[in-house]
Amino acid sequence: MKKLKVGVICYPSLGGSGVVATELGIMMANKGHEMHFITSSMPFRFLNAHPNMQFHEVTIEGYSVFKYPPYDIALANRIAQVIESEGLDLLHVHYAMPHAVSAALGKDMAGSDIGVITTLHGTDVTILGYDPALRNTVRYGINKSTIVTAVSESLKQDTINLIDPNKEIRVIYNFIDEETYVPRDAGTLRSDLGILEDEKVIIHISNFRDVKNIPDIVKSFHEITKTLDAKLLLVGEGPEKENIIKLVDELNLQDKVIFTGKRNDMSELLAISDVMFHLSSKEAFGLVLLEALACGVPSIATNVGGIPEVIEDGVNGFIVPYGNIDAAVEKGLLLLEDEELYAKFKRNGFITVKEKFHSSGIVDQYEELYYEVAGK
Ligand code: GMT
Repeated sequence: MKKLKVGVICYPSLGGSGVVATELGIMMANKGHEMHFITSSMPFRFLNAHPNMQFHEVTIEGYSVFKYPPYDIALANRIAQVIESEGLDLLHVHYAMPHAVSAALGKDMAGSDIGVITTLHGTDVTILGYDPALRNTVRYGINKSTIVTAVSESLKQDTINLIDPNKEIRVIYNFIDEETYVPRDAGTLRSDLGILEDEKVIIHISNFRDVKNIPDIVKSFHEITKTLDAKLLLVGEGPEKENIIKLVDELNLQDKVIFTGKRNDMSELLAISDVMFHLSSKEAFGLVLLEALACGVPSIATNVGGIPEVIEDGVNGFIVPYGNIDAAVEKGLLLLEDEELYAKFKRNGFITVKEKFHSSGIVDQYEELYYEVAGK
């Protein structure tokens, strides 16, 4: 089969959608396809020495006449240029807003009829879909795409309910790089972070947005420390950080909660952790839950969005109702105190990663779509 030239549009900074877009790009490049990333900066983990990967930067001058720099238009312009200069066969757009709209515009500017695959990742639908100022634009971007995929059944259903698009939505799950996410020897990391030998470690990893509901994690942890010696690792940065620090102070947990900031050593941090807490109010998939399972860390997570498609209650973790701190504490203690149950969940987690979310199967599904859209 002919190798394809694919334009990839994604948010390049740390975040699940950018990670999935980049890993997929690397795996497609390894299969021989030419992957052209059209983004505002070089994506995290991008391999710029790979012969099949190219980065096309979207730049925008800060003209003083603009109150807001027109990034979406500049992106469309760059997409049009790259379609023409590279002779792209298709575009793969991650996130409907604004990327699917910029892709439609860029294609039109270039007078091109190449196909566009739009992958929905979550808040492009579950938050923006509620906003009357943006809902029509999200629907327009989706309807203008050739093929639309969602990262979970739950997100597919939310999209149908909220956006009512005229496109069929196919579900392709997320995946992880199995070479990065493996149980590791973390060296001295545990003691470097000030964790004592007999302490249990609870970890949460996110971008500290409101939807991640970190206050419930801190409150659950507070209750757990009344029974167990434990530390809470809060990994990441984001808008809610100040509020979380305040709550940690109020509960007098300063010595037990460790804010690590953004880190690149996720699998080492997971290696020193016993359980992940992920109590979000919205979550289309929860890539970190999959990363944790691959590193042998079970989760306590909420019954929202696509989470129950990753965490199977009583099999590789526990699902608790959103907002129910008592349930999170009870299940957390159960898992941390029952060694046999813990070992079973850990084993089951490895099976989930291998059988349901293995990268090779998922990359093949995307490759089939690429050929379908390119008509080759
Ligand atoms: O969760 C976030 O705030 C980041 C966002 C993103 O753009 O990366 O994550 C979304 O996409 C991820 C990759 O598909 C999913 O694993 C996350 O569940 C999804 N976030 C939400 O739905 C809140």
